[in-house]
Amino acid sequence: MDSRDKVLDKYSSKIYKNRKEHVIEIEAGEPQVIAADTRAIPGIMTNRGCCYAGCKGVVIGPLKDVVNIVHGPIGCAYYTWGTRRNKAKSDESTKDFTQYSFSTDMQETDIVFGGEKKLRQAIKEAVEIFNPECIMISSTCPVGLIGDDIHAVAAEAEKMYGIKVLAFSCEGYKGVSQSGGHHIANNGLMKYIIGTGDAEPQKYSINLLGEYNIGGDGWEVERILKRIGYNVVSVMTGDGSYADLKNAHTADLNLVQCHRSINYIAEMMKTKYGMDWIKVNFIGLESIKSSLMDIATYFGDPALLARTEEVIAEELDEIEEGMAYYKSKLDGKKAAVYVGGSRTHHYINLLKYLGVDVILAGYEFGHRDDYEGRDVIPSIKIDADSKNIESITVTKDEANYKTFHTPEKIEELKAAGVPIEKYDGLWNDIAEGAIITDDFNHFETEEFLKELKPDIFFSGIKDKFIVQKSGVPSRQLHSYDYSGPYAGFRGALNFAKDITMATYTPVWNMVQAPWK
Ligand code: ICS
Repeated sequence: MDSRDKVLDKYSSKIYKNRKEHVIEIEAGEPQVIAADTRAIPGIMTNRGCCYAGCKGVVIGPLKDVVNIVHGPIGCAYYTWGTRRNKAKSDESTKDFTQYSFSTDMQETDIVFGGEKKLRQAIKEAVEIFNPECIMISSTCPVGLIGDDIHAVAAEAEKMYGIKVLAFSCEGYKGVSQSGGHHIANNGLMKYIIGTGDAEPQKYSINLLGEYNIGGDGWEVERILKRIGYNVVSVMTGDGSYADLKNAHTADLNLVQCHRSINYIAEMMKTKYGMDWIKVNFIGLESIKSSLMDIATYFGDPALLARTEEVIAEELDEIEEGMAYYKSKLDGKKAAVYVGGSRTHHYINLLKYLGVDVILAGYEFGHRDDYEGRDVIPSIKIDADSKNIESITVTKDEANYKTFHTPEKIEELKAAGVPIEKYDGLWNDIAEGAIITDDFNHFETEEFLKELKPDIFFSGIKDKFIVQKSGVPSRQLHSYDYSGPYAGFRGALNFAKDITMATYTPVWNMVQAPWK
């Protein structure tokens, strides 16, 4: 029996029937289908988060000049306070509220008698103390259950204080994972913020979508883009701001780092403003190089292409020696990579470059397109859970609609390999023989660990310590533990150094795995 069958064999027949569609071994030949974005099985310890985590924690939380009020019991606000390490700093024109945790701190009496009064009071206090230009309210589970009308409260506050106030009905139980929350957040930003600014368009302007500045990743990417000569209008949403987001429609091109969390905005901006989007990956040297070349090819200016090549050469020169050293230390090692809905894919090429094979991988909440590529989107079944998340339709904004290239030129660029509206998913880079588990859980983590014995395990806080107690080093690929950036050229060097240190620490030889 192979490892996949051995692990699945331990389930009862009912659970087996469900999980066998989510756990597959990569084989050569026909593209493989995986079940994804479906409900986790009750009673199984899934690694997933909730809808509120995806909306507040992931997408709107990083907007630094926004006061994000969590309407709910204090635990929800506390848990999304600082743990994701989405860094931000204020500059002369933009305030930074990300160090604060704002919550209505609902009590049992509020659940019984309603919490709208408390929410109004929280908004009043926030305006008086912090004077923000924008407030966003996020619902947690009990708010949806008791029916507080946060949208009415938001509309009333907007009038009363003359600032932007947005409400998000992102109750934790909505959808099947945090992915639903991404979608809800995307809808709100698109409907009420993007396109409301009046900045003048500038040359070679881009938005960076799906980059959340974890451990300073976004700063590193921005540094490189600015060196080449791009004007970064907005970053969605790491170290991003309401102020910048308003003018996102003035850019020429959207760069999509995390496809899962923000492809909705990229698509809607294409329809509404005519803006093309391309898939990029700023993790791993080969990926960065091809992404930078794709962007320059899109703009098509020979000077920009030459400058891109020059910057790539200089940046590589700076890290080459270090990378070669770490590669010599890591060559031949095996890794497991379990992250949310993007990073599992994003790190494969960087690991490959360092000689590390990914033998076990998965997403918590990726959809089939994040595994199999966007071509499968038309064949994805819409079920009751996905219908529960609103999908909005946008129309052409006649005043702000502009296209950078003619349709013929776009076809030409696509044929030349520029990934315009294209994402091939994890399948494009994962090696044959790797085991993939969608919506991975505690039981499978432990079982596959025993079966496949990777040298390093990339995951998150929920399983880090189980893994380490079994004698396998673990690095968090969500928060980067206390390190980073890992994006960009310099980030690659940080990553290589961290995993070399992790794997060579002598302590792993002294740990006795509980099952031994
Ligand atoms: Fe995208 Mo943790 Fe991103 Fe991805 Fe998303 Fe989350 Fe984090 Fe993870 C995220 S937005 S918080 S790249 S920054 S919800 S690491 S899908 S699970 S892999």
